[in-house]
Amino acid sequence: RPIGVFDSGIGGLTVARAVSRVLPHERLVYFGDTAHLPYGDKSTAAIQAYSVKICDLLLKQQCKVILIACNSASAAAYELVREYVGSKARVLNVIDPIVAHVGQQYAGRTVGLIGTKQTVNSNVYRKKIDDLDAGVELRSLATPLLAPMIEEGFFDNSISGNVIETYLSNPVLDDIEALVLACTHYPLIKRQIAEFYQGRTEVLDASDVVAHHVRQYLAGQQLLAPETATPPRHHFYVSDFTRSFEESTRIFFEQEVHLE
Ligand code: DGN
Repeated sequence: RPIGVFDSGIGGLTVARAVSRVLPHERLVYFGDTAHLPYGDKSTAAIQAYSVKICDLLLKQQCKVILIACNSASAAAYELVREYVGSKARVLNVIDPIVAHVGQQYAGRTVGLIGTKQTVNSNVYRKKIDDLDAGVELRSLATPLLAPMIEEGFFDNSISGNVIETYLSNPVLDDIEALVLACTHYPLIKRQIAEFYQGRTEVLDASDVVAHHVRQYLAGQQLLAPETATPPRHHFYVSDFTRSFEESTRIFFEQEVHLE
């Protein structure tokens, strides 16, 4: 049975890519809700309604696990989706693995986080980190311009450098020891963010942490796919197809994939 992965669009392909790298024998069914993106500015109720519909589709595909690859949807809809899916599949999100990682590595220290308005305003990271009681001080900043900027191909250039510098110079993020990239798109600007900090601050790429968590989870549940000689055939679905989405898959998945 495949792993279902969903996101508001094609940005979640960064997470799918990391999962496929760490778990090369797992078949992925990806769904990008391109008709409704961006989730980052939507209401909680709207994101919950979209997420439940997507789960119906992934359950029809017999997914053993549904990974909510979108930070905004993980913040708004994880609990509801888990209840909705029940025993038909396990549901994972992109927030809990990062929270656990921060709790282990940064107890008693100050950590920054950037993401969409939905992710930051939901306060879900803060609540979960506070629940750990590890003395982590979380400083969050909504950086809504970054995702559309990356989608337009502005990364690794002077314009993206200026926008990144302006956001990261916000005093809210002063004196942080690590910065969590809490949005699907941000692995693409990790290099420029690291350049801004020049080694003073660790930049945590959530997609890697999440992919390792998925592997550990599947192994623990004895749900790992058997190793075969032929690579699995993934499927990539979208709710609205445009050629430009398909072209952008190259950025997020490191190779262009066919969208159905
Ligand atoms: N996928 C969204 C997230 O990780 O929060 C970012 C894209 C968006 O909806 N703006």
